Amino acid sequence: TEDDTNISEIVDYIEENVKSEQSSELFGVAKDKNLIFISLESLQSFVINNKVNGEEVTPFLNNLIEDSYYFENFYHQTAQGKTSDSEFLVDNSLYPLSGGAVFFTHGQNEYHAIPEILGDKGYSTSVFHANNKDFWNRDVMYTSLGYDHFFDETAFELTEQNQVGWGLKDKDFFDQSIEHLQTLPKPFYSKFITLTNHHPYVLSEEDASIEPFSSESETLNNYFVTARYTDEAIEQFFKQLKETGMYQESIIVLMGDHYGISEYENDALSLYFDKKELTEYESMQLQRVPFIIHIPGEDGKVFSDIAGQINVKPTLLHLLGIDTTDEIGFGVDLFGDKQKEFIAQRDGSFVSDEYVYVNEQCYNRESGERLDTDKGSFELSIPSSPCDPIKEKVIDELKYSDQIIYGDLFRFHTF
Ligand code: GP9
Ligand code: MN
Repeated sequence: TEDDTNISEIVDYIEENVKSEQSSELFGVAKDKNLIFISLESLQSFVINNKVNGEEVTPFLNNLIEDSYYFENFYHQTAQGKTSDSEFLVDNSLYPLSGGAVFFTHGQNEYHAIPEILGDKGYSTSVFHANNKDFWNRDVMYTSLGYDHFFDETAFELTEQNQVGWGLKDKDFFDQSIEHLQTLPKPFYSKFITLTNHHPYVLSEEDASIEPFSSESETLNNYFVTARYTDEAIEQFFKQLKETGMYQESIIVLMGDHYGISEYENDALSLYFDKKELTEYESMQLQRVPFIIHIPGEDGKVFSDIAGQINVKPTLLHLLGIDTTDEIGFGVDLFGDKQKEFIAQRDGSFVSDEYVYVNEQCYNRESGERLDTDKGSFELSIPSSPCDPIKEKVIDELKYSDQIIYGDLFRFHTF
């Protein structure tokens, strides 16, 4: 059928353009360990190793990075589906859609996601998130992705004191999760989705350990305060993982889901960064989110190559010693010898080793200098930019990913 042809064309593209022959030296270092994945609500990389009012914003994470693998040029790749898009990217190594949320529009597709793959290897799989189970259509999509269990809002005890903003405070969330986690068959893959560092970043004074920033943006001012709160919640979670003995038998992965400070706060942000104004080049650089892989007993290392959420699936599966030769996705193992040429945003923007392409402008990635011929100017020659060849590849790759989703093409494929 036509759909069959489509999937083989996509498989060929991936074989030629994405896959690498060699598996990394770290293949299997975490074989049979639990995988604890923490999705950090709205946490951007700019708070890492940074200060507000002379105080570190995320002292625990800053410390953790010292003995973890830390990817300092890791970008979120989400669109309108926000947290759910980041979940989709991580579990599938496919791109989210350019409009709407794939969790809603294609929640009943056939997938071959991390929970299904790990489930087949004997893992129990679960998500912990203290919100309504149908928010982002999670209950439906989690079944399609192969999760065994969703510890949603009903799995937690909610009181007037332990809620703020969107719901259960992160410290109470992790504290109550520990008991559930101990009941799970091992090894387990469990995803934890934090909530307190979510717009509009509210926190009561007794929970706030640092003073807000001072600018015209209440959003940015309070962002630092809730980010610190989440940092402390994670510190407490690590402590409890150690106390219960689960720490040693697990690897712990932490990732920011998407930006928390939008371009509306640019004036306040430029004040924070002590800059006159933020350019669109800088806005793209602000799309970096922390990605931290903590393997107890392993030394830390900072990775500077460009990376993104599309790469999480192959990276984690390889650490767990799972072969991905037959997977259909667009990411690579971040510890492998072959890295992606570009990290694509859903709107066709991208970052490559040399360039940042945003809003149809090409910039030198290192200097931020603009490289295009002026679009509006009168030129006899055809305007061109050094970003053009990569731009075409980005369009192709996004198209292939969309075809898989729109055509529900994994129905025609045996993994
Ligand atoms: C809601 C939480 C936040 O359950 O994941 O969603 P977001 O608005 O960030 O997508
Ligand atoms: Mn989110």
